[in-house]
Amino acid sequence: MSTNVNDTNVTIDQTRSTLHSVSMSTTLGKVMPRIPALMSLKKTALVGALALLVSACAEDKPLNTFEPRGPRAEAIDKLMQPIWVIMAIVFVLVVFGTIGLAMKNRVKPEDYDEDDLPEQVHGNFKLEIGWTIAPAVLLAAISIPTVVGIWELEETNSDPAAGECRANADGARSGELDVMVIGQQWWWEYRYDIDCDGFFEDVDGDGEIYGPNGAGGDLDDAEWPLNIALDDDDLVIANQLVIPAGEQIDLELTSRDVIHSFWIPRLNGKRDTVPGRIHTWSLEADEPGEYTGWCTEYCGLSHARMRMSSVALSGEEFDAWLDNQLGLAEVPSESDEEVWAGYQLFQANCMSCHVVNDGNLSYGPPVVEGEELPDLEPGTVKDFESALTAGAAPNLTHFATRTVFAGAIYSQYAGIDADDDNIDVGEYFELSVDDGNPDGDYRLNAAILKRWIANAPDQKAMAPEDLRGMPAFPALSEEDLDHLVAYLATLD
Ligand code: HEC
Ligand SMILES: [Cu+2]
Repeated sequence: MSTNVNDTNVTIDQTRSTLHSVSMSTTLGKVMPRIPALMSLKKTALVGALALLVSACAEDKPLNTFEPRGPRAEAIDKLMQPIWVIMAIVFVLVVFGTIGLAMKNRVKPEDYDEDDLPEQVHGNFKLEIGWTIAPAVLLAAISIPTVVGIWELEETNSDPAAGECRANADGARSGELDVMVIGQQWWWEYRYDIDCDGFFEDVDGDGEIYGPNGAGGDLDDAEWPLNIALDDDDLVIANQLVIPAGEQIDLELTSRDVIHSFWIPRLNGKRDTVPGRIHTWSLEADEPGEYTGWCTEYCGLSHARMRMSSVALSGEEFDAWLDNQLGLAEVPSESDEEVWAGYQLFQANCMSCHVVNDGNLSYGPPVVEGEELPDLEPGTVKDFESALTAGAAPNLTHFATRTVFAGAIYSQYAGIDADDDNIDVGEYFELSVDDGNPDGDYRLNAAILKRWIANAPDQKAMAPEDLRGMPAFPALSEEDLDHLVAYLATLD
């Protein structure tokens, strides 16, 4: 469980920072009058220094690299600690040395004589050699642990396809878990290699990979495995990466459109996701909890709204989660009128982009950029690569089990702030899995969800007309939206 900033802490910290800045301002007050040129800057400098100081006092912030919650992030933090010390020493020497020397050697106004030039010196061999060699030695020294650290961070588990993997289709869970991360404008897709065949290639081992419409291809020709349609044996989810705590999860990162960067600061550093390439990376969380992150490579319109969420569950919770995710979505019964109406609306309006795997999927004709979306039979899934957002829309099969949606910018549940760290993730998650959407704090955030479905581009800058993002649905009535939300809430 993530520990948290509580109110008392904040108060103490603020008091501390105020005290700090008071003493700092008095020091500045003594120094500054002696530097007349800086006098006018005094206030600005003070405000700036204060702002920096106060911002540094934030504790337990979800994007804080210096509060590692897993071995990888810890390694980075440990590497940084001594470097901070070295940097601080260099900073103090250089800055205060310069200021000190300037003040010491300053000509006093009463001594000032226009013709009295200071002694002219040209070069100082010893000093120059010294300040060339010293930084070089320093950087060389720092580079050793840095390079070793980079190598260590590159290390992944042994090839999961060669041995056992964490989650086998037959229910055996032994080796490590392998997840493919696909960045796209402006959300994340996660594919779990459940049958341990190395992702989505050659699912049944006959040398063919299956594309949309059942089109096969030679495995050797597969430059990268993105054009392969969803395989029922594996798991595709979106926006929330669920992992077991205390285990190293290997990731293979790529992108469908532009370069993004995957970053969950409390678990590991950043790694770019580049179209056409696969980068490896890994995550490990010491404890169960929610760890948030942000896309850190500018990727267009809604880059700022491309967040990520990773939830670490205890081993048992994770197994239960996985079993649930591997199940099909239920087709609602006609007697449940509202849900049934929502299901019908979903089939008609949403299935052209979104997948809800209820066991009745078939692939429709490829969609061509710039052309009208084809009318599809209910239950037909469009070919993945040509679906929207340069490839696809989030898989919604178990939508209601996620705690966040839309690039993790919204919380799914009323009364829960997606930015709030202080939630019992296990409980939160269990409730969403076991009971659907119970009353109380864990109610489905219907208002936000309705607003999203009615007009997603209004919530998050997108360009659906250019196949980037989700279109608005002005034709849907308030009642339609209620029905759609009622249906989505059953996808647990
Ligand atoms: C033209 C393709 C397209 C259609 C049609 C479409 N969507 Fe979407 N939808 C998207 C894309 C793309 C996203 C991801 C947007 C983002 O977060 O940046 C999305 C996101 C969502 C999400 C959030 C999912 C998550 O896990 O983050 C929900 C819920 C959703 N859509 C519901 C619907 C419903 C309901 C309909 C039918 C009324 C619908 N969508 C129709 C493309 C589409
Ligand atoms: Cu991005």
